Amino acid sequence: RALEAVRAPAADVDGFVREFLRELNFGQGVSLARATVNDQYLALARTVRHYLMARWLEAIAHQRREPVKAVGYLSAEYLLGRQLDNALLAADLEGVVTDGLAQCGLSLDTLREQEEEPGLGNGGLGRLAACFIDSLATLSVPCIGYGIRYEYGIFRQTFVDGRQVEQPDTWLALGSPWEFPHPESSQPVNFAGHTETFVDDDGSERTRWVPEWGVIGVPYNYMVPGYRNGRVNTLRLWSAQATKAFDLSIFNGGDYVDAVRAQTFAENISKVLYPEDSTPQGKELRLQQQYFFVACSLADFMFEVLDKDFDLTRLPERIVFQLNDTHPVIAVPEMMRLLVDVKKLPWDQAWEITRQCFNYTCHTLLPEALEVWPVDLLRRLLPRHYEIIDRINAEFLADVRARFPGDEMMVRRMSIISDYPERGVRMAHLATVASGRVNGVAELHSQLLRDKVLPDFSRIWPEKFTNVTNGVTPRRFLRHANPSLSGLITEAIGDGWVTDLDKLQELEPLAGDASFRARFREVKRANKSRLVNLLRERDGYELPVEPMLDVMVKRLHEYKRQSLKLLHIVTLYDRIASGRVAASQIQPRTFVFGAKAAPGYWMAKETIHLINAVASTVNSDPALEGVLHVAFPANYNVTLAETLIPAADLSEQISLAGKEASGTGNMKFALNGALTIGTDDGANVEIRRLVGEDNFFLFGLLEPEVADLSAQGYVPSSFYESDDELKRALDLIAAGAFSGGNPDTFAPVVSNLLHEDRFMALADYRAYLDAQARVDAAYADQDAWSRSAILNVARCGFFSSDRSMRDYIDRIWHTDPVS
Ligand code: 26W
Repeated sequence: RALEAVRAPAADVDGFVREFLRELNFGQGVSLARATVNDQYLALARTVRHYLMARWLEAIAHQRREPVKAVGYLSAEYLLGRQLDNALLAADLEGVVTDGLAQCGLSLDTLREQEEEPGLGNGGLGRLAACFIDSLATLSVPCIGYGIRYEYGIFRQTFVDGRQVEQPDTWLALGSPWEFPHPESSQPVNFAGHTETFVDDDGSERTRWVPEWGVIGVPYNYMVPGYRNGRVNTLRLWSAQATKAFDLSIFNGGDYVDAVRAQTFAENISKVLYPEDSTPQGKELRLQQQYFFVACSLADFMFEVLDKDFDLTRLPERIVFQLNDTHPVIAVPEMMRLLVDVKKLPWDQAWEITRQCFNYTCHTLLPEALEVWPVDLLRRLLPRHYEIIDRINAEFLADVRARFPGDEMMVRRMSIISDYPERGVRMAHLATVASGRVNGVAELHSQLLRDKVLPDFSRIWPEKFTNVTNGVTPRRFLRHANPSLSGLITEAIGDGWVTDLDKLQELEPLAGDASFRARFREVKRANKSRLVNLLRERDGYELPVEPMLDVMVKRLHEYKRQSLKLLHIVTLYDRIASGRVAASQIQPRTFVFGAKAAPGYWMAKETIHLINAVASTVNSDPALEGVLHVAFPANYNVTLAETLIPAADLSEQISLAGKEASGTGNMKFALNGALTIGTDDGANVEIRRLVGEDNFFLFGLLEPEVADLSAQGYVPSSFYESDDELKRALDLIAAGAFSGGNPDTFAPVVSNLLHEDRFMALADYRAYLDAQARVDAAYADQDAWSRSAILNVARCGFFSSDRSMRDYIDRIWHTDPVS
């Protein structure tokens, strides 16, 4: 026991300094005098880790010792954001570290800037996974997050002449102090080859997979600290390595160079995050990634975390796997393979266990975002899994036929394997058939999931479908990102809100208190000034602090309608430029965009170019100085969000109704006291209901109206013809007003809006401009605006990811916290 005891360094300034210098000298191998900022940062990160280590080791030991049920969160993406401040916050070390570093002549502000954020996700889905594991640790619920350690995360976005140019994200280049590699716990993963039947010792006929090649998955562990509760969970990310056997066969053939090449080939699997976040490209490497991490994760939990001889019929008592969208769904046939082929359980019993172990969350409504793997590809890469899927499907369809005799159309619609346009495996169908529960991520989304995406399934299994509205972690997105507002809140109601966000309700009476409102405005102003400074240093923008700050940050996608936002800005510009409105009559605004486009999404990239073009025209017009400004800082990421969101007055959530599954940025803004201008979409619906319709600017078509308009045949040009300002705005872009007079530059964007406009931006234009006029009028009364903003904060406690996690626990997982 004594030998085992890990003791944390003393949590006082002396204890910290001693440990920090030890890390600098013995860990980094430098003296304080010679240390670079990177040395200092790495030593600091390792020092902070030491304070969390004892709890972590205890949590891991407990997992193996006690028969408690854990959550296995399976996600191809974790958009973690920087780790240092999160760890300092969880361990309550910020004061000690600030003082200790000062004694060494160093500043925490400088060192935290040295950290490259792990951007191992694209957007909402990956960030949600990061919020969820934070909340589970804070709720003391055992959870292992499983995913992929991409060597390159989401690309670094740069602009060249206003166009997006992608650079590799080399987040590991300067060292990665937050990870712990465990090569001794590696897992082999096989691919391709064929299957064969054979007669087993007991005389039964069985199938075995004879794979053609394989790789090794090396786990890297990351701490997931709960907020000041002594709990530290684990995030386990897998990195692909070549197998020795693989190289040896080639080495034996004498071709050294080929052997080394083979190594690179294997290691490609975890090389790079796919940057598409809605249209799957059916790429073989993507399927390899999915199977790779899922195979490693299941084997890790079933044979390493649990004993090798654990009675697997009791597996559902120890684990519940959550499928974060369809990306990890190949886990279903993999578990069947492990149970049937490896552990020799009868098929029916294995299926019973599997069905109890999985649940599926869908994160989209766009049909093109639903993954369908071509049968040829899946069969070549994972022949045994294809056979298993085929049998699952056959048994499922037999059930359907028994319940709905003669309805072959229904059978076709529901089949896991589709025939058209090519033979493909519909991963959402497989997930639904195999899961105990299927959930959407906001009320409206869950309803549309039932009625439109999986209608047949919700008819035969209504009890399978449920909703869990998304949430965001208040630790990172309020307590850490907005220290000024956090301080004000804590002064008013104490600090219990950090782990019990419903407590924010206690702020409600203060919305009526003029002095509190004034302090709230001071906080907002200080946050704006912090942002203005950051954008000056980071991107060279010169922005005024006074104007309303109007922010639209999210992936660039047509359904999210950045182009609608642009039409608003162009209209304001045109009103002044044409002399219809005097600049002095306009409510001054600074517009901020942040958005990455998938590198292959051409229209999205053209839209980025247009945003930059409008920004440079507006920003260089002296008549607009102090009135309209547009900033588009490159490479929007979690770190930038942490400064941007607390500064915002207005949050733009303007997707076409029925397209945004939930949104989580919308929650972060409201929680930080921005008012929302938004459509009746995703979680906007719930935000509006909770904050009150007077404190939310609603506009636009409702989802059923969108469906009607589509059915009638939507003609965007009719809106162009009948709205003079809309016509002028589009004509201005088409005439080259933002492209040095060149009408060709943005012709495709204009033509797309005029003739396609899949997401009905033109139909919602007038309603949007009217709503913006209401925003201007409301903002003119600063006192009333701050009242609304405070009410937004006070009423957004529901959107804590702690609440989301409690909902998953109550409705889906049925796990208990540990003491
Ligand atoms: C390339 C295939 C693909 C398809 C879908 C990649 C990634 C996706 C994701 C499901 C897209 C995504 O991030 N969805 C977002 O999930 C958030 C968390 O639930 C929601 O808040 C967003 O509304 C939803 O767009």
